[in-house]
Amino acid sequence: MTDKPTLEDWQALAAKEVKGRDLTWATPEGIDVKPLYTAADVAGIDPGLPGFAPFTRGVRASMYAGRPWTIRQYAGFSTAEASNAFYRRNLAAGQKGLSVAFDLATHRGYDSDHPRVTGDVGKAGVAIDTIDDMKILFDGIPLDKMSVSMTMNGAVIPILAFFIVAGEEQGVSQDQLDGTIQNDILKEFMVRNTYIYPPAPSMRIISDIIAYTSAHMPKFNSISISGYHMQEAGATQLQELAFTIADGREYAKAAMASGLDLDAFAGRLSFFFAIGMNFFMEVAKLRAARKLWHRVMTDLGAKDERSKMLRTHCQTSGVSLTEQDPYNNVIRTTVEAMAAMLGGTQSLHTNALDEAIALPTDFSARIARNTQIVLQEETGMTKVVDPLGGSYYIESLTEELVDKAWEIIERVEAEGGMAQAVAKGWPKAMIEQASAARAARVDKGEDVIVGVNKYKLAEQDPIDILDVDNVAVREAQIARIAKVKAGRDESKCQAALEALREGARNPPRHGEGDHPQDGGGGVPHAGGSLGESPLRQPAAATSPFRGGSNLLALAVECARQRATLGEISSAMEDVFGRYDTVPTPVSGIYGGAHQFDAAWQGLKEGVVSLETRNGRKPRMLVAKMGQDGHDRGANLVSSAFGDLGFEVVPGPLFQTPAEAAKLAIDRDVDVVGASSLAAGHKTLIPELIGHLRGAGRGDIKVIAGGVIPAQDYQFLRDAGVQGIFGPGTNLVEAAGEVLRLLGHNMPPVEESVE
Ligand code: MLC
Ligand code: 5AD
Repeated sequence: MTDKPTLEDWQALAAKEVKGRDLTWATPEGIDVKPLYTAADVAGIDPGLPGFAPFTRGVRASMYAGRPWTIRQYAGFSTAEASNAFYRRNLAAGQKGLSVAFDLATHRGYDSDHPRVTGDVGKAGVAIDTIDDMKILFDGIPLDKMSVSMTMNGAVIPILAFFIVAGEEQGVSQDQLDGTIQNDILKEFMVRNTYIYPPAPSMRIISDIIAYTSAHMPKFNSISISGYHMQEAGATQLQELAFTIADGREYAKAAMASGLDLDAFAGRLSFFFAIGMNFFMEVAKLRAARKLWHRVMTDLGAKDERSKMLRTHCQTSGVSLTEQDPYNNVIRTTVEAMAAMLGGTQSLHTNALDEAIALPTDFSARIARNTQIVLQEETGMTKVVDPLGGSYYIESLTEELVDKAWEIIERVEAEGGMAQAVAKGWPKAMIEQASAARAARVDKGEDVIVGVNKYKLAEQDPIDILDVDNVAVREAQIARIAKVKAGRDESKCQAALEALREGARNPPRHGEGDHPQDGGGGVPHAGGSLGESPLRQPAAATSPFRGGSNLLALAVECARQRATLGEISSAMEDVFGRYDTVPTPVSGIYGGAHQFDAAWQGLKEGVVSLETRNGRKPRMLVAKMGQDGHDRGANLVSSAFGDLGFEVVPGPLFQTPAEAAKLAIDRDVDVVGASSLAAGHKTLIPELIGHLRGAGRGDIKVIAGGVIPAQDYQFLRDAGVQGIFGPGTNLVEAAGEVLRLLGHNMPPVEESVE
């Protein structure tokens, strides 16, 4: 008979088993995860009960035992007809809510006939130009019964106006509309890049929407405050958590500053997080998010407990999925879906296995959807509320994330709030540093990705993918735009657009008017930068619709009069202008992680010898063409090649092929790296090569990187592309190939991966 073992006994035994090796795991969040958690780690921690403040264990008392989360698959491609048919098939097969993905032309406020969007129409989502498209999108789907999320931030005013009028023309009044609009512009300026207007008018738009929906659409979630895209851009889970809660706080303050009562709108603020592969960290992150939001809203003075509940959608992580050995993605997505569920999400999208290559097919969408259905209906996992509650590890990790995130949130507050922080750029820089550090760990094999840097397949057969014929979609859209314009009362339409322009021009004046239909709402337009954001305007004491003009109310009238999305966007652009930025890559992180690596040193010497031979450093333009704002890959490439000694020209976002060619020639680069993540590559890259050749600079080499299916490689090579780098490319290997392309004889670098 021995005494009960103590923690010291365990430590001694474990140390003996592993011969003294340190088993602590230093996570990218800066958390030292221990190999064992015990009751000592949760002393003093009381997570409370589900359904009660601070909601750590869930916002509903019965959670999934009462009603499972909403299976809400994000989808959209090609035309409204094709997407509507896809939605109906999915709903018949067990999906519960809709989530619309729009194409990038729509996101950026351009009609499909605009010359800047030739490569983008119908590609990454569905093309919506007019109210007629929106009606077709929901044909046969009753908008009073189906909750619809729309991921829209840039062109949020025309899209929400079309949705409202589509409901109206289906016989559904706006107070019955159930759903969510993403409407989260701060993270667009930080990571997602589908903004249209400068920051200050963009913030006014958000407040106008919150004002309008809280007055007229009580079942509609006015915003989906999104961390998802931060994690996709490389943020740690801690950064995602802290910046998202800080964004939420900023929006709540903005709406209050526009005169709204916090409890009148706060219950319809919703959230959106990514769920990646660090399983327990993700579970703890959702629990921590709820606790933090309760604290923030209490601080801001919310009285109603429903105002303090963090309700969230989650999506499994796109960036965790691979082109290589893609069936592994089903396993990854299942693990991530379980973390979302155990974290207590309200709604979930599970990614399809072809994520890293193309949009889902019917086949891959079925597997993705069934992942959730199997969890809900076969496993019994929904029967118990917060089943991980009380786990020493989970409770301790939840508290640690709360404390660490709170430090960041307080720093944001001390520096004037999230709009100021975004204007200064430090959150984005932090995320890019985390992204470069992660890429270095993966390329060095320290973070394992099965099929990419370990257990690689010698050969892989291409899988069937969805290919959208954007030329045909564009032609069909152009025909419908013409039909809609021909059938409208032109003078009424122009009058509605002029009223909107006028509303944009005249900042709301507090204290006049009291109804959005009379004009009204929003915060004063305070210039072009986030630094002078409207958040610093004094709060008005009364109704949201005092004075000025509610942009959404005015746009609803434009939609009724058949104005197009491009026309509604331009009316506001005439006043607000269009916002542009040039990326600023971080330096030293990727190179620093490789400094003792022989292959890296060899590459650096290669760069120096090219420099000696040519009398200047090798020069590369990293080009982003079309409306594809996904810049994580481009930033990484700029950063790593800069660290190697290249002179990198980080191209502005949203260039046309002609503009990218001109920049390449003006800066006399040796090579253009075209980064494409939104399926425009078959249109845009050949056009770029055409412009270079047309200007007599066919000698400038063009390489392509990003989400490019193997099926398209030959097409691109035939068009003159000299190197193609798919998702999961090892940057050290890629740099070796680029140097060889530039005429330097490099030894093979394959050994460097091991
Ligand atoms: C839920 N309910 C319950 C219950 N559980 N009632 C009793 N007992 C229970 N156990 C009730 C709720 O209170 C609610 O009613 C109703 O059921 C619906 O439940 P919900 O929990 O509110 O779910 P849902 O309607 O699905 O709303 C989830 C949400 C919402 C609040 C998170 O904002 C949402 O659907 N978001 C989706 C966002 C999205 O799809 N984003 C895609 C981004 S993709 P009531 O009456 O209280 O409302 C992207 C990628 C890219 O961004 O970059 O392009
Ligand atoms: N259909 C389905 N999923 C999409 N995603 C983006 N666009 C679509 C679409 N049209 C998903 C991918 C991506 C994330 C931002 O959203 O998973 O990583």
